Amino acid sequence: MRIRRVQLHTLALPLVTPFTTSFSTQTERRVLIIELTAEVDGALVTGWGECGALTEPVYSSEYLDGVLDVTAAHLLPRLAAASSADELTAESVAGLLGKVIGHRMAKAAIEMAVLDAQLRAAGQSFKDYLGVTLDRVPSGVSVGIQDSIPRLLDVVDGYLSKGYQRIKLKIQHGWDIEPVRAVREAHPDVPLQVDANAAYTLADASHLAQLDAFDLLLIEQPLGEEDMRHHALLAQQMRTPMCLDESVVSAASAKDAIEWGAAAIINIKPSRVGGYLEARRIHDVAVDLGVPVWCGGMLETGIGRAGNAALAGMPGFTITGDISASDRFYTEDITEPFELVEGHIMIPDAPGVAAVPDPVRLAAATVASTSVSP
Ligand code: NPG
Repeated sequence: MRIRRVQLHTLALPLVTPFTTSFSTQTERRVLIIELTAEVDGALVTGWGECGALTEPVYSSEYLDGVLDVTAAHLLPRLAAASSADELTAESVAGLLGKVIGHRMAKAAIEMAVLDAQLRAAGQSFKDYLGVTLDRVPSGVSVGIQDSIPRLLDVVDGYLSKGYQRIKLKIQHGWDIEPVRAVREAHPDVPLQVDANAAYTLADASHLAQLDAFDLLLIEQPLGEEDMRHHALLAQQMRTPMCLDESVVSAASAKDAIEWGAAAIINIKPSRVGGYLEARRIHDVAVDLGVPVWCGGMLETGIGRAGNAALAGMPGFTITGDISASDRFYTEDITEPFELVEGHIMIPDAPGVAAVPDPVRLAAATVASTSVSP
């Protein structure tokens, strides 16, 4: 394909309720959406990409303004030669951007937009492209840190009554053993897991081992992003299976994490790992090594949620993911909302990766737009 135009839209979407993790409290999602217009076999087609980066570098080193800068100044220009030669494909994007170190969320958004355009031009759904045969995936929900345990129990009850099939509790120092105990006592059989977003150190091992009493599916990223060795040591001191999120940034690091005993389960977020194609490679590595994976979420709009739902239909995704309904975070999504049906989210089967945004809702949510020439 040849890229004709790229627009970088910054959206501001209010959250239905504040979302508190060990790294921040968010009341609004500011998100970069890429609109890429390309020419494929003489016809114009639009591809959409969504970037996971937050406004601050508190989940990972990437952040929205940095993504905007690196995208316009360093990433898109590297696609120019392949684009003018009409040789650009989604499968070539990672290689063309390979000299730029890191910036995986920025790269993922570009690759997603190119892949979306490519599949739309071919009339192929992402689900078909991945070879997924399921029509729907079970839906889990991530529950932020609350002000009190009674409030937490109410929030969890609310989600369970909507049909969510798995609960993930955010934990941090001072909000870990007792809240988890309370939820487990109230719901002895609910699939339950915890996520610390790197809030602890190995010195907390015996404290964290108290979580072993609650029959958790997994503990996610208790230690720092670069503490792979400490995760392996902590895993030896707990029975709860160790799951990595932040530390796994590629198929190579997924293989290391598994082989070193740092991860028994992997959370795959396409944005964190540089895109859906690397996400698929992580899935394949994990399946080869007998490790289950699940699809994480980054408060995606319908654009990213559509792609995640298809990815989560791959066979290695045996643990319920953070793919909840649009109304978990947004009163009004920019696409047709994803709804919970019997605790599941439908996998889209229309051509492309993304769900297409409604132009009126997209415009209403947009706080800045820039046009970049490739
Ligand atoms: O369902 O989209 C969702 C949110 C799931 O908890 C969730 N995401 O640490 O996994 C996480 C957290 C997150 C959100 C991380 C936004 C980074 C950005």
